[in-house]
Amino acid sequence: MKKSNLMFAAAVIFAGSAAFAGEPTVAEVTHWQLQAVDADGIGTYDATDKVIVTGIVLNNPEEILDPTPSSVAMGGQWQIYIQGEGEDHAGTAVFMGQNYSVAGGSGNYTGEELLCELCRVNHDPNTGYTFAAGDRIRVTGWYKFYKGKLNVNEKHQVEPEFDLDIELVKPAVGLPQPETITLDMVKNGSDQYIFDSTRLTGCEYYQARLVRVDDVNIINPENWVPDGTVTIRDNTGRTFPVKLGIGDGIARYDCPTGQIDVIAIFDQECSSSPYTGGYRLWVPNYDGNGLVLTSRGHQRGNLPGDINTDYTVDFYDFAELAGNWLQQRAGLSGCGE
Ligand SMILES: [Ca+2]
Ligand SMILES: [Ca+2]
Ligand SMILES: [Ca+2]
Repeated sequence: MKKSNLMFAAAVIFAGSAAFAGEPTVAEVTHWQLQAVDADGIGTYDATDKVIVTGIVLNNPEEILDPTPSSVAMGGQWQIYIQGEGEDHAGTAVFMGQNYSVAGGSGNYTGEELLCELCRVNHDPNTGYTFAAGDRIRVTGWYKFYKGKLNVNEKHQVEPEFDLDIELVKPAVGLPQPETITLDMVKNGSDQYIFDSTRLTGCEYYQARLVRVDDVNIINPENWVPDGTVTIRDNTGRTFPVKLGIGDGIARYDCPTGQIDVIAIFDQECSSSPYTGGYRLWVPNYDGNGLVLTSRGHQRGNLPGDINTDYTVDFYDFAELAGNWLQQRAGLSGCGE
């Protein structure tokens, strides 16, 4: 090899090692530390490249976002909320998507690559256990500010060094008791969102946590549709948007009428700065009980095959089965084959 070629090879090796020289820094943080904001509602945490957070999973991801691979917009998407425990009065959304290039990311996952990634994050690497709402988990990942929250995610990069890693801490500890709030705690007398950058009051205090709002009614039931948004109103005239999930009960059951209670994840997606608005309640699924907008997760009846849970196994159940014949849920079906 000529001397000039040798020098070139050495330069390439040096550049390559420099690019990978710095291992990302990582620290275990509380949700409260991670979700700190400034007066404009912009996340301020930047002490490490990656973080480790522990909490209780509040939702099954496919009940709020569709993981099915697709070339449209962000394509298949996956998001869970995890809530801090004890003194850690905060919570964090954990997100993964397919077509990061639509949001300034490094590229897109193919459908097959997305399925592998979904299968990976849906299961505990040590036991193979499938994560579900009510589990205590530990998430290690990068993070990125998005519309008012600091999300743990892949920074919209498809390279493996940006992977999310999720481990089971304890299965089936149960959902946290939802914190009962009244709308005057999160809306002022002019029906505007209450934003407090100390996060000790107002909407920020409840962000990414499970809350309950009692004795409200839905004023626009015509908007009841999976992934739609309805509005609740209390007896003071304060209102709040409720984003409906894509859990199958939202399509199956009618919008509850009259005075109801709502159990939901308190969320924020504010489209522009300052990030002091855009709050909403997100209800992943509904079980048709008529009094509380939630899915209690423990149905009555105990009749195998009663798909629509009306305590009768008949043609309506069969029609639903036939209509969904051979469908597979991305990230849960076909893993490990
Ligand atoms: Ca916020
Ligand atoms: Ca990845
Ligand atoms: Ca039935």
